Amino acid sequence: MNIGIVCYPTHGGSGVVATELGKELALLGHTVHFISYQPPFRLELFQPNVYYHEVEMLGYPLFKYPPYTLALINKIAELVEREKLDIIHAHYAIPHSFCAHLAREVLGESSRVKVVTTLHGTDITLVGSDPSFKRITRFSIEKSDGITAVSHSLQEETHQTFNVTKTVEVIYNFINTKRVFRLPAARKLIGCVPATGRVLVHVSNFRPVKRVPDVVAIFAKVRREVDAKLLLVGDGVQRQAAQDAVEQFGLQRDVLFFGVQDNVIPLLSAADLFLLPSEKESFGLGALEAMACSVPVIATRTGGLPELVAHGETGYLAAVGDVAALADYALQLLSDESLLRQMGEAARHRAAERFESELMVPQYEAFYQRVLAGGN
Ligand code: GMT
Repeated sequence: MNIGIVCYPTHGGSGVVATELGKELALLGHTVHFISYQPPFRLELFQPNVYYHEVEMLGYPLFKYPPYTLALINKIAELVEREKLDIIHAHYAIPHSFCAHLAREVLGESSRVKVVTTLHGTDITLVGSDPSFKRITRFSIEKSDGITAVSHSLQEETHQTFNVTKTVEVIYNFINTKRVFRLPAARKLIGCVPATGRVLVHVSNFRPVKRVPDVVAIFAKVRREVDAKLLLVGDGVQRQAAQDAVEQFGLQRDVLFFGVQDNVIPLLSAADLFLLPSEKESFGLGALEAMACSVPVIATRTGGLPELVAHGETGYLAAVGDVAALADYALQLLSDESLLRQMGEAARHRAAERFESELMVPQYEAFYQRVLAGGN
């Protein structure tokens, strides 16, 4: 198949899933065209069957806000025609799915290209449900030839929020555990993480939905009982709030801010626990990456997280905002070496058994085939 993938190129989970999917599809012999405003950060452009097309923008003094979406529509239409795309796979409803539909409109009746949309989470829960985007999000869902969501929770929320009649197929986030695993001697590799003591890690884009100050508050409780460091990986609007919380708890020596990192595997490999106390989380790709590195996850019981984390087996879940319970679970694990190791192994096992790329990528392939056959 000739597949166009439209995605965000930056460090969000939707862009990572889109890129990893494209790379796996190319390995299976499909031709994959990535379309974005810069190369997706996980994309190596030397792989056979993979192409990248940059959306170029005309700068013009009249444009107060550069009309990226219009240039994207134009680029998608151009590529459908020139590269004879069979499928446009839009990751994230806004603006990618909407732009794919408009590109098809521009091409007219003769275009037989199919539009598949993957809903990733905030495109439904935060952005798409906002009155400023709700109509075009519903339009994008209704007009898609196929829709997937990354968890049953998101599937349900899509039906509830948009009252759509269309079938929303669940295809989970995935990980290639042959490539992602716990690196030996990771602490030595990183250098600034001490060889002894416990290490907790949080990776996100530091948006309010991630509740980064809760991460610090959980760590503060843990630190009162055990020698530990907290690695904060990522950046975003809650960076300052996290810094303030660190100062308020007097944890300056024990919390390390790493900023945005392209490769988080060495940091995850240095960790004993992964913290994800999100307000909402449609799946939690960062937690899956941690699990593949044999790191148990302490997270909130929200969105798709209960589908990922098996409570009491691969980590623990507690209510959103229940810092005390989340910290108690963390302490319970950190004070029992054999339970910690057992849960780490169970976490990796669950990642490989249920969320392996070899399981999910064929589901996307089969889904495309059904859409092309007009059967979805
Ligand atoms: O919240 C993020 O980390 C980024 C965001 C995105 O759209 O890039 O992630 C969403 O999509 C990921 C991939 O499908 C999911 O694993 C995340 O759970 C989801 N984030 C939220 O729902 C908050």
